[in-house]
Amino acid sequence: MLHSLLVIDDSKLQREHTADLCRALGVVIVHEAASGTEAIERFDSLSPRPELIVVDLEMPGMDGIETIYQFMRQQYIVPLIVASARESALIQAVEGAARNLGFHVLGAIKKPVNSDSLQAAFAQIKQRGHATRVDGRDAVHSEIAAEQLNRAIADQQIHVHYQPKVDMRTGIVRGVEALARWSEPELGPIRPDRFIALAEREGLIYPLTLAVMSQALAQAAEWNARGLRLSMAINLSPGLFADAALVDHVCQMLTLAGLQPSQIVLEITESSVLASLGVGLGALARFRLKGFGLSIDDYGTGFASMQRLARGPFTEIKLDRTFVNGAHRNENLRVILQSALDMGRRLELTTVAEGIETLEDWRLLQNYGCSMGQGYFIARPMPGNEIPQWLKRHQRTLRTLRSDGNGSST
Ligand code: G
Ligand code: G
Ligand code: MN
Repeated sequence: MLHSLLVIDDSKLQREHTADLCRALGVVIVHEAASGTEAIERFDSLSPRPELIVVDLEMPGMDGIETIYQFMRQQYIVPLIVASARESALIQAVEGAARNLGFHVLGAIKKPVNSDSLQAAFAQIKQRGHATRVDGRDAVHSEIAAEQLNRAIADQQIHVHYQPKVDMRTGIVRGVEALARWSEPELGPIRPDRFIALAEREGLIYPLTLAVMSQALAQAAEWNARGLRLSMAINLSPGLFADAALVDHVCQMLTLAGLQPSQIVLEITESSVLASLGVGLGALARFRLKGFGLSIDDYGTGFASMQRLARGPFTEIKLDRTFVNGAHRNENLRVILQSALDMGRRLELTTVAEGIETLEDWRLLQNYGCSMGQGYFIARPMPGNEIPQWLKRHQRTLRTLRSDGNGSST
């Protein structure tokens, strides 16, 4: 039986109702949180650790969707039940998004929650035996100190992997995205979701980004010299824009590497675009003036309206993988994708679908006219020295990838 769970709901009445039902079903400890923020803040200290989370969707401040994202960012991967009074199509879309983020979603329950629907969801846990699996990496979560990351940057333990971005009509590679990797000698590989957030919190994001950038620029220059011209995408955190010297600094590094700004795409997450429409907008505009490409990363997760984004100096939007992955079998995702692509086209932005994992999703996005694709279906992120070999293999799959290709040989 379930030992411990957490109910997140802003309504005291609803929360206590759900908690009572859970206890009646035999759950020993029911933790309660009145908001996503509270849940995230207290999660580490909850004892015993919740084996399951019941999360409400509509909450003031951080809503249920954002709460789920935050749980992922913190690597709190716990089975979920999504509860909401909203229409079932919306609940299902959230359920799909949470699944894509790696959560085991036991059920999506329409409120008011009743005993039968809870019981049915609990039964899923027993069936799949997922009950107590809290993400294993979580154990080391608190052990990584800022000082460790600081030293890792100085000791050049941060290296970069590259993931291809390809033209969806032809399958031809246009560029790569640089993704930071940290392999800690004792702890092993640490995921960027964790150390990027740590760097952002601890004032280390500037040196970390420079470390990534100098490697990525050197790599691009090396490929250029061999006649392989690939655009290089680099992720920028919002916190970087606080430093007025950022633009000049990046330009200096570019000059040193002998590269043109037009070969570089800076990816900025949608939520940080919103936050930076104030202070960061000047920096973004300067980057654009100098000829850098500017991409809105994770589009669709930050609740930005296209109109607001259109005011920014962007050249590209990247549709978040939670909308892309599995779209061929989810009508709701397809509607979202089509409207985002449609608006992207009207704003004359390059549209990139990230997280394409299957041929079905590749074909779907291709038929929707998405300009570029990225994802495990094409290639996983890999060390720079593996890219030339991979390119050779990739050449041979172009026929299948092409929009008029049907996989058969002619
Ligand atoms: O493979 P992936 O796990 O690499 O990356 C996880 C997240 O970390 C992605 O959202 C990616 O944007 C982010 N990320 C990876 N490298 C960097 C980086 O150098 N800077 C910033 N700000 N984010 C990065
Ligand atoms: O910066 P951004 O969030 O766009 O970073 C891309 C992230 O997505 C990286 O963590 C990368 O490893 C990951 N990624 C790339 N392709 C796929 C994919 O096909 N499926 C999944 N689940 N993740 C992917
Ligand atoms: Mn990115």
